[in-house]
Amino acid sequence: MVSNSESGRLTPVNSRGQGQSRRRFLQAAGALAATGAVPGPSWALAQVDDGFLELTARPAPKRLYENTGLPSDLWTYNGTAPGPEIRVKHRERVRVRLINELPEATSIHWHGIRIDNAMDGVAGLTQDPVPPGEVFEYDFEVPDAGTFWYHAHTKSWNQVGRGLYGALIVEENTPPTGREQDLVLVVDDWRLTRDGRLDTESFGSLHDWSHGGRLGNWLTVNGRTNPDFRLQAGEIYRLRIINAANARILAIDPKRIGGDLIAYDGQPLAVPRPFDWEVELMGPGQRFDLILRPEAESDLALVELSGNQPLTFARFPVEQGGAIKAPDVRLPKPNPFAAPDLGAARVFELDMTGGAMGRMGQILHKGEVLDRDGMRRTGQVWAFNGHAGNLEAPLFQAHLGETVVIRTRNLTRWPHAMHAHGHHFRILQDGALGEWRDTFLIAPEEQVEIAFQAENPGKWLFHCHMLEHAAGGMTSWFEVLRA
Ligand SMILES: [Cu+2]
Repeated sequence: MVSNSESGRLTPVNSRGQGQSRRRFLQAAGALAATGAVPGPSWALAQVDDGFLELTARPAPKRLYENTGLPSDLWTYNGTAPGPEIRVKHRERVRVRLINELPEATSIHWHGIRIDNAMDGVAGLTQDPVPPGEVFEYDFEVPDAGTFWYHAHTKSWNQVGRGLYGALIVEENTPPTGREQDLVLVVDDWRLTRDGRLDTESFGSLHDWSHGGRLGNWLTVNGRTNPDFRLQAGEIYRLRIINAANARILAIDPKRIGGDLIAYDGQPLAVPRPFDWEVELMGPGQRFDLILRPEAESDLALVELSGNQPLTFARFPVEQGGAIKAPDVRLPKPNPFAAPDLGAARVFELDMTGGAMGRMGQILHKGEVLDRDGMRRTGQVWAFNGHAGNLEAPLFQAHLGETVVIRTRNLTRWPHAMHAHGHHFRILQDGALGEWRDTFLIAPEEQVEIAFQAENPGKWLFHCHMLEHAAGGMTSWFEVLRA
């Protein structure tokens, strides 16, 4: 078992003391730095004659810790983690044939896509899980341009934690940068054992479920440790950062990267804002799009601050470039959304309870009030409005076109990252509506209100995207009725 997982330090697997481990981490990073930014496998390579991309979910070995380390037993799409980058033009169709060669059932969720409900990939709510040896076809249009991702949505805490995810990029018709300057960074923290392999024994640990989720001790970008992305001075780059970790809130040091934030969770901001807050927090599942205009001599890096020491996890060496590009980039336009009508909104309350060190309150699960043994037996340790993992009944029903406000109160001792399916929403602050997003962070004792217009019929999950919390009770859904 690894140490310090609870405190969130990205402690290297070596246990010979922090200084030693730190040096070893840096050495490992140095050894990999020369590999450069090799683009990952792409949609075009895996597309078959009928226009479908075949994604085969299957186990595959991959080295995570140092290039001489022992290979880990990952679960992958087409043998890689992240899986192939799916990149389409705005309003194109995505056609994916999922072939399940895993030892258990699976399904794929298309995170952030305002999708047809039947294609949302939530096993047990919008489709049956796809058993081993079976096939399921996903076929949907992408209504919004932006940075999205896909991941397993059956036992996600296990399947995403083993590597079943990838980027889903929907290109604007007139993107702000060239294809070469459009860099996708899928970030994940893995929990490795002392011999550098994925720790598979600890999946399902009740300790993780009742605390901060499964936190890893090894950070990768596109499956690689501290990779280099070579930039040219004078060029304009777009970084698409995707937090694919099970539970880690990435704390990024903006001083080391800078630039302008142009989109949250795939949705362009009305006005870009400088990436310069003291620390930029990014919940699991979230995406940031950053525009960088590197200058020669700059030393850009992505640095993570949630551990006990700053940790560089991607570097951007800047080479002398050609002519300086004009400062005005053609920024993506906001996607069309139905505006929430706050005057006519219906307000729904959601109280989060449970977890370690908090007020447990009463937890009802499948009609049973759980005592401590019941919690241990079922793994249900969190609740929304007193119910754990309630798939039997919706949190609420709304009619198409109705404005919904969800007032979430975090009565636990832990932060959470709440995610809505099928819809994006705006955070309400002092009566004003914030930017569009699909996931929000909520601190202990905090209350957050979100508003959106119910615009997509069907059954939509509303859950914590810390995947152990979702599995441990923090899962609910709402229904949008047609009439
Ligand atoms: Cu949570």
